[in-house]
Amino acid sequence: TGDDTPERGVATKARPKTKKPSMYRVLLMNDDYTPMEFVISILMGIFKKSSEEATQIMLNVHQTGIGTCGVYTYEIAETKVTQVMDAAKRNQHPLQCTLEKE
Ligand code: TYC
Repeated sequence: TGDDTPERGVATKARPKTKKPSMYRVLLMNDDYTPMEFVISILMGIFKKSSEEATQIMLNVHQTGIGTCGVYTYEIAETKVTQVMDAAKRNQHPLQCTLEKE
């Protein structure tokens, strides 16, 4: 209030207006040509999966046609998609990767 008198009587609680960020799934698509080992190396190198986890995710994509490699905030998900697409292109594999809002 400008003077140094303590406020009395009215207790209010601050209500944070922060929102949780939207989360995005990074999806890997199956194809007939990308080597299984390359997909595993992508999952380990870019998505930080263990070799066991990477193998499971790769086999799931191989068998079902599509699978989730991870869920991230937008900027991180977008960066990982770009990293996968760049690595696939560099190695001349047709591997496709996209992002989907949760
Ligand atoms: N289907 C590929 C093969 O048999 C392996 C593969 C798995 C490719 C997952 C892409 O996202 C993928 N060599």
